[in-house]
Amino acid sequence: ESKTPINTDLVTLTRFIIEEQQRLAPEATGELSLLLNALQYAFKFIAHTIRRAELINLIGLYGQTNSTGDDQKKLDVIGDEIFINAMKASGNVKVLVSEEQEDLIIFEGNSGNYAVCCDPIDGSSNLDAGVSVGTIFGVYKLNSNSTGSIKDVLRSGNEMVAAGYTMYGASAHLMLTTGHGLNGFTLDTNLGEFILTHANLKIKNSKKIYSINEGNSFYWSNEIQNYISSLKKPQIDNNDKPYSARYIGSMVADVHRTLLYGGVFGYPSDIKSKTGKLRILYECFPMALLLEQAGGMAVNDKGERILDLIPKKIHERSGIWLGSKEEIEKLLTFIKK
Ligand code: P6P
Repeated sequence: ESKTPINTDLVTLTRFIIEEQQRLAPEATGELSLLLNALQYAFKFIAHTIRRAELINLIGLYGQTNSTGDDQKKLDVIGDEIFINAMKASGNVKVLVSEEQEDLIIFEGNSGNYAVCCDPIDGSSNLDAGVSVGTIFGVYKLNSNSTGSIKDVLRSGNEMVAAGYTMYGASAHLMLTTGHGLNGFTLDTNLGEFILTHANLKIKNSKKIYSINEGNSFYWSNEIQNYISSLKKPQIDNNDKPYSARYIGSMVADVHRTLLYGGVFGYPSDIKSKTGKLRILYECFPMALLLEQAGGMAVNDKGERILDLIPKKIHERSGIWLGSKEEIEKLLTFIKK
């Protein structure tokens, strides 16, 4: 038993990945473990680059727009390059979808068995304001007898073998699932290691916090208007206090708060954005998988499970609601009438 106040038996992400592989898949080839290590390298490099951004004045417009028409900031481009190079160098990735790349990327000449979907720097429009941004990712194992094609990523979210995000805030926080619960890690920049800090994280079953861009309320359906209005009324089971509103405008930051505190986050489709704003493959699916693994829920505008959707295009969008089970069930009573 350690007598010193220092934890000398740290669970690093590297150790966690190896132990999970030995515990859950002793017969595994270790390829997914290698891929997860390539992912963590990319997150460390992006975290380092963002931290230096203000110093070397990387902030500011890069003067081009990306596939979805957003103004690209220099960090978007650098984050994307770091991510693409790390996935290519791993030798385990055959197919890559990036929010910053119009077309699918196929890495020729390697025997990789995985496809990765990612948003390298999500929320970057808030970057100059010092708001936390993040990298969101989801991993599919190639279909059997596939040599790597778009068919490997136009699949239901239920087939993702790993997913998560790294939020770059005061510290870098990596929330990861490989289908056996949700575990959170915090980057120790001195060690250069992600350390396990939120083992087997579960979301509260209910919490009176709602997170949505009220600036869109004029465009919401009547059902959503009625639902959000009901949250603003004094709640009998909350000492007659209404719900609190919390909205950061960076999905990774809003989802991270929702996981840690509970509540409900929504970006519904509306008459302005008929298919919603958030992209299925590298925003909705990874967040939905994390929430379900934490005991929460994630549904679309019709109340269908996000993970059951099957995208037809790699940048396809969907309305999404995610959060505490009882909060989503309350929402469903409004949208499934
Ligand atoms: P709005 C950031 O640009 C983003 O893609 C997500 O990170 C975030 O949840 C959403 O858009 C915010 O959109 O319309 O509320 O500014």
